Amino acid sequence: MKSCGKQLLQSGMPISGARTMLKANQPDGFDCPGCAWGDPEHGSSFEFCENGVKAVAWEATEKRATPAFFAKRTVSELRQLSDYELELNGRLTHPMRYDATSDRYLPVAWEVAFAEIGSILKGLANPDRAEFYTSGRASNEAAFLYQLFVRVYGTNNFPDCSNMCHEASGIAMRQAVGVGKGTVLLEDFEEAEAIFVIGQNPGTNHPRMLGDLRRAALRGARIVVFNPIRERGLERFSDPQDKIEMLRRGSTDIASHYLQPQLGGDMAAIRGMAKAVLAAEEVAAAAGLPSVLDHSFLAEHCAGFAEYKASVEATSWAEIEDQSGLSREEIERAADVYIKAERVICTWAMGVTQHLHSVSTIREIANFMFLRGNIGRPGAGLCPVRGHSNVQGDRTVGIDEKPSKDFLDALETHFRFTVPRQHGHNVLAAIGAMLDGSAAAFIGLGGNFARATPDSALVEKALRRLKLTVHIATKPNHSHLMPGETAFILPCLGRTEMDLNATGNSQLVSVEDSMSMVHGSAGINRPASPLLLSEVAIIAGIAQATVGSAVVDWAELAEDYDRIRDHIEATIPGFEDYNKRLRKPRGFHLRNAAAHRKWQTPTGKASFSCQALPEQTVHQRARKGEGRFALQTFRSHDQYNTTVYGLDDRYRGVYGERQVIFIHPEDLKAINAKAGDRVDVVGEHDDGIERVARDFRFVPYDIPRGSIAGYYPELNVLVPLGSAGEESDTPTSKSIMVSFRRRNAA
Ligand SMILES: Nc1nc2c(c(=O)[nH]1)N[C@H]1C(S)=C(S)[C@@H](COP(=O)(O)OP(=O)(O)OC[C@H]3O[C@@H](n4cnc5c(=O)[nH]c(N)nc54)[C@H](O)[C@@H]3O)O[C@H]1N2
Ligand SMILES: Nc1nc2c(c(=O)[nH]1)N[C@H]1C(S)=C(S)[C@@H](COP(=O)(O)OP(=O)(O)OC[C@H]3O[C@@H](n4cnc5c(=O)[nH]c(N)nc54)[C@H](O)[C@@H]3O)O[C@H]1N2
Ligand SMILES: [Mo]
Repeated sequence: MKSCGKQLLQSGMPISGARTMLKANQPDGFDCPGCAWGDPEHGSSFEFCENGVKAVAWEATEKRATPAFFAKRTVSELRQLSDYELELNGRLTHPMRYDATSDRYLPVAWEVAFAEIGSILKGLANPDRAEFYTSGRASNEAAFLYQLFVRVYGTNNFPDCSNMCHEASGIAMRQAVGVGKGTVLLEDFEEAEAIFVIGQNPGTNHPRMLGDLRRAALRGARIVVFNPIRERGLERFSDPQDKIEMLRRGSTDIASHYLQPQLGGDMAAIRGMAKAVLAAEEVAAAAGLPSVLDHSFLAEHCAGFAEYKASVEATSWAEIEDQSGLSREEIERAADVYIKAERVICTWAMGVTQHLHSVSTIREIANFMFLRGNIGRPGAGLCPVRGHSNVQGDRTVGIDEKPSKDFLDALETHFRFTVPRQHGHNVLAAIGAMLDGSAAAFIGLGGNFARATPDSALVEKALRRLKLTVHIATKPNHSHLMPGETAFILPCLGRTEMDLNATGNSQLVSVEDSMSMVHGSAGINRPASPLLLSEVAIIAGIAQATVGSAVVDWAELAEDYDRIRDHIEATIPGFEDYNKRLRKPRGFHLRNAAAHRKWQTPTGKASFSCQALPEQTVHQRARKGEGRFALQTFRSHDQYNTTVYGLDDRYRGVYGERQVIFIHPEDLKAINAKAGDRVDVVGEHDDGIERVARDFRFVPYDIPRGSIAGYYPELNVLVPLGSAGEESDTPTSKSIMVSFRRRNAA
């Protein structure tokens, strides 16, 4: 509790916020908007973390971005502020409409906003000319209502933050095991003998996961990390809830093995481990020792093992070492941990998914885990660690530009309307349509589209050319300052706030975490302004004004979210008794077939893939040109995506600034530069477009030579729209080819 108090003070949270924090991730409280990590069995021993505190404090701030704030400055003037400065102004309080004459946002009545939005949407030549974006904070109820409205309107255009996030995980997992979600539960972390953490920085982005890793390390589980950067949280960790550890300023070693591959080198590294496992199997067989492979799993459950084995044998160690940047010995040592452990979990996040070859890399992770049957039994499995707190739930309830036939059929039968069958736009397709003029309207359910997307300068311009832009948001951000011809900012309740219906009853929403647990969330704070509406109510208002109530009585659903949940239950498998089970302390688990070794794949089996390694990764290409580097863009300890809380990145020793480039000291020497030198970072994507991020400072760091790193979203101007993951279409924001231009040429 003491550390909690200290953190609250550090976060500058008003005292009322302390009560807010105590209710995070409680059975009768709200779901922490921080991340999608699971909640423990015993809701009473509440779990919080430093960054969860920040996320809650950010929303529960007492600052307000009122109409007076918007009256003081023109939108062009506001555009000069950074996201950090913008969001410092606090919570939005009024619905606002853009006035082009004065270049200002002015207050508007809700009914007027809904009517105008409805009339513009109705007037579009074709519903496919509108793009409906979602950021992963929306509750299941809001997201379900949103997709229902958009489909009644007539399109599947659902660009979603997950297109830039875990898209590759969903695709690869569906191919490999038939379910696009992780197969483990939180409890499995208590039983795993080894945990492989690939391309993820939980110390900053999933701090509660670090607690589980720490407990695993303390009971002797081995933790193998693959990360180009030495992330402090993954090396050692002091638990703020462990009084003795805090008093002694002690810490627990987390990683037993820390491997630093080159950017994009993970598929090669994992293939190397698979090679070592197959070699160990041969040795064991020759010596008459027990098998290393799980032959009965392979025979009973898997398809394609022989082809996979052949492709591993065809991959040389030279190729593996060159592409991964790791030595054969290091890889074999990691493989040895895998071989000796009876139960293994593999987790991963953006360091794996935001590359050109993410889908094949995740297939390779699955291949590797199949070798010893590490899926569908206690203490073992695949665990893509999701980002936004309800990004997984949003997908489950229908935010999907390529919906399945079964889901569309269910909607059609249940609601009796003709659903649009044609696939819609993902994020990159939506941007393409905005740029070529075929899109006319953008509606954003949360998020900061212009800043989170690649080539952000281009996207900003594209937004401003639209007929209509609508942002449903809690705080002002840059996307709001790119108004279309008609533009609205619609302020909504956050998750920490009470959502009362007309009869004064508090409404419950629900979310799904990375472990497919669905649980309830009810805010406890007074709304930031009496004018705020819930996301559900806003969607219902727009829907009513656009498509009327012939198919769905929107107002009736907004009045009682139990009714929305009844519709979810009727159209989506797994939600039986939704309203009842949701009210149990920990909610309920959505059945995951793969976790029960039921494979909903075309072969009916867990499917091996057998592709060759990528011909070249970004670092292999960068190495060929003089002065070229492979850049990854990641998060600091003091930000939530495009929301910057502060300018420090404590674990990496950076204070008071964000325009930095982490680089190996020898690389600095090689380009004749030193720590602190300032440069412009120049994009080297071969499409002839000039991309420059100006005025960055070098920070020498423990990172492989040739690979560099810096913060998102400042570097998004360098992420090319034309570079996207194979199959996933995810912007490759962790493999950008760049060079430097000197600023202080002395
Ligand atoms: N506090 C806080 N919490 C968050 C967020 C936040 O911004 N702030 N964002 C949320 C969201 S939406 C998401 S998606 C998650 C993101 O969670 P993470 O995936 O942890 O996010 P990143 O900061 O992008 O970190 C990527 C990590 O992968 C490593 N990496 C980069 N490239 C490679 C590679 O090629 N190979 C390997 N092995 N490693 C690589 C980087 O060095 C870095 O440690 O966190 C969620 N939680
Ligand atoms: N270069 C680069 N680009 C990236 C990434 C990267 O690693 N590198 N990561 C990608 C990833 S993983 C993701 S998920 C995306 C994130 O992309 P987004 O989800 O679009 O961005 P956020 O920064 O999370 O959105 C922040 C805004 O959401 C609004 N908001 C906050 N809470 C609520 C709420 O409860 N309701 C509503 N309606 N609005 C709310 C606030 O107005 C806030 O300004 O960015 C992607 N872009
Ligand atoms: Mo994300």
